Parts: sequence; structure tokens; C-alpha cells
Amino acid sequence: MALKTGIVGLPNIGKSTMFNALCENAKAQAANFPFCTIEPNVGIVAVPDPRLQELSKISGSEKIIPTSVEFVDIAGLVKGASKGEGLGNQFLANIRECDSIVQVVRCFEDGDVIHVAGKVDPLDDTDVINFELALADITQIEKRLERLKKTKGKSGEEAKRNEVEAGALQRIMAALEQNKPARSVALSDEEAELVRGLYLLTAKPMVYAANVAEDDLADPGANRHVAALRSKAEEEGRGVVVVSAQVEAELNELDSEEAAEYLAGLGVEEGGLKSLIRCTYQQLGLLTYFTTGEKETRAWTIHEGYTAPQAAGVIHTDFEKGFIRAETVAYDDFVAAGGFGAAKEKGLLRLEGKEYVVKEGDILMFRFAT
Ligand SMILES: Nc1nc2c(ncn2[C@@H]2O[C@H](COP(=O)(O)OP(=O)(O)O)[C@@H](O)[C@H]2O)c(=O)[nH]1
Ligand SMILES: [Mg+2]
Repeated sequence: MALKTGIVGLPNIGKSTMFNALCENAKAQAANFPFCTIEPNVGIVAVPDPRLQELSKISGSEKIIPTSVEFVDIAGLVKGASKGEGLGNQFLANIRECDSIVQVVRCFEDGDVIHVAGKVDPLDDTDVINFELALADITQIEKRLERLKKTKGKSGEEAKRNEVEAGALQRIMAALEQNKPARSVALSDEEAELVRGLYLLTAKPMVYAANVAEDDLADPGANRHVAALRSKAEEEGRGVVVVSAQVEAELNELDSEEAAEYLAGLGVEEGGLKSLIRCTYQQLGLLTYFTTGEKETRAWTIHEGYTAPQAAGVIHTDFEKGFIRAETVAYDDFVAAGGFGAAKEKGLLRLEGKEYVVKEGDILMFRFAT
């Protein structure tokens, strides 16, 4: 499951600095996993999860394998991108391929780093980006509605489907015209299915990453740019993660002791990168389940609502095809009991069949026929 998150924003706001910090950090931690930059602007990043360490300790695992998210550093969007300005169309196509968006917002002042609009203003900046994304969607929807109109005379199933799709698109259009993202429109399952093919940009989950100066990390709310962005995000129902891309870049140059000292000097425990990764993962609506044993402790990513066989299929399609049953124990129960054996004695280990819907943090062992 390649889950991609696009890093978007205006030029010169720290997107590439953040992307590089994400990748460098991943490389430094990647003793057992090929986290790396797969293309100059695409990198795989491990999702930090302290439960992995706990489980690995209990099981005496030789290695830990976290889940991962793919980040894509998308070149800066400028005003007019939806009309093809700059490399507009290409950027938008890159975003279309992503499952979610991190919008980096410049909240640091630095006279040496030119701001495209001449001043740091998160409200204006996010307006420009959100407007371009919305405009791209509007263009897309207009074209589609035009096509749907042409098939109007048709009868039967197809005509009915087209009518449902057109209705949904008109509601989305109305939302976009009021500065609301497609995501804010409630759709029936059928409508969602029909509209999915358009890969609307504003239908994707998005968080803001406030890129702040190192002095602001300890108390980001004191930075008026961050405060302004937070209240805007709250109105929109979106999250804000505070990160200092520059601090993260510098941390990667240090060994762990020096890094801890540097962070302590800034009055924080971490520079925000970890929260950014976690937040990105969460907003995708994903769950994590674990497998654990002497060989390895591993986190697996599934969508909400996956049944045990579907979850097994993430490991291997044969596991899904030959699924017999799953032995499962909740994370907290496993840790409290101190392992599979003890959990079983306490009756905390359950046998589950094909219908079982996997829950966040479940530890699973699959029985399957080959
Ligand atoms: N002062 C300061 N400069 C930064 C920060 N983040 C990035 N920069 C600088 O801003 C410039 C543009 O950064 P870059 O990551 O290339 O921006 P992009 O165009 O959004 O990819 C570079 O000179 C960075 O060193 C930051 O947090 N503070
Ligand atoms: Mg860049």
C-alpha cells in the first residue's frame, strides 16, 4: 500500500528543507529497512510508534520494522498554477497522485530568504494555495459535467448513474464556490464511488505544517503567524503541526547526544518532524496492527474496517486466500500480560474468524492453509 503525501506550498518556504530532513532522518534510523529517497523528490519515511519498542522488548525480537509513508516534494505552486502558470499543470498532476497533502506554511521571518509575495503572511499564503487547488477542481468538474450532459439522452443504468454523479458534482461545485473544499461535502457511498475517478485535490485530507524559526519552537503560540494559522485551521477543521525545518536539518548533522542537548537548549523534546509524520498517518484514516516474535516485531498498515483475512492479505496474498483463523490479543492486554503465553493463560488471547474486524493495535497471528 503506497500511501503518498504531497508536500505543497509557495516557493521558498522550506518544503525541500523539510523533505530532505525527513529523508535524512529516515536514513539515519534505517538499520533494517530500505527507507530512502527513491527518486530525488520521493522518499519513504518510517512512522514512529513507541509501541514497537515495547513489543520488541517483550518478544525479544531481533529487529523492528515500522510502517511507512511516502513523501513527495512537490515544486512550489504559484498564483495561476491552475491556469498553467509556472509549471502549474505538472504540479497539480503530482498532487493528484497523492493520498493526502501537507501544506507547508512559512511562519519564520528571514530577510535573507525572499518571500514570493514580499512578506510573511500565512493567511494570504494559504489562501493562494487553497484557491489554486479549488480552481483546479472547478475546472475538472466543469469538464466532467459537460461530458455528462452529452450523454443525457441515454436511458437505463448509465443514465441513472450519470444523474447521481452530476448531482454530487453540482453540490461539490457549490461548496468550492463558497471557498469550502470538496472534502466538506457529505456524499453517499454511491456518489463517492462515482466522483472518486476525478481525484479532486480538495477532497484529499490536508494538514498545515507551520515552519517556524528555532526560537519559536518552545512557545509557537507566541508567534502571531502561527496563532493566525491555527485559528484559520480550526475554522476549516484542519490540523496544524509546528515544525522547524531548519532545526530538523541541523539535528541530522548531530549525533544523538548533541541533538538532545541542542533541543534542550531550545526548550523542546523534538523538532516536530515526528508529530508531522504521525499526524500525516492519522489523517489518512489508517490503522496499525502488529505481528511480533523473536525474529521481528512489525507494524502493518490497514484501512479502517478491514477484516482479519484482508489484514492478512497485507502481509501476503496467500495469507488472505488460505485464511483459516487469527489468534489475536489487544496491545494493552499483551503488554500487561507480558507476552503470548501469559496472555493465553489469562484468557486474553482470542480466536477470531473471517468476519473479525481488526482493531487499532491488535496483535495478530494468522493460521492459513497453503
Ligand atoms: N531562517 C529560516 N530559513 C529557512 C527555514 N526553512 C527553510 N529556510 C531557507 O529558505 C530557503 C528556501 O528553502 P527551501 O526548502 O528550498 O524552500 P522550498 O522552495 O519551499 O522548497 C532556503 O535558503 C532555506 O535554507 C527556516 O525554518 N528558517
Ligand atoms: Mg523546493
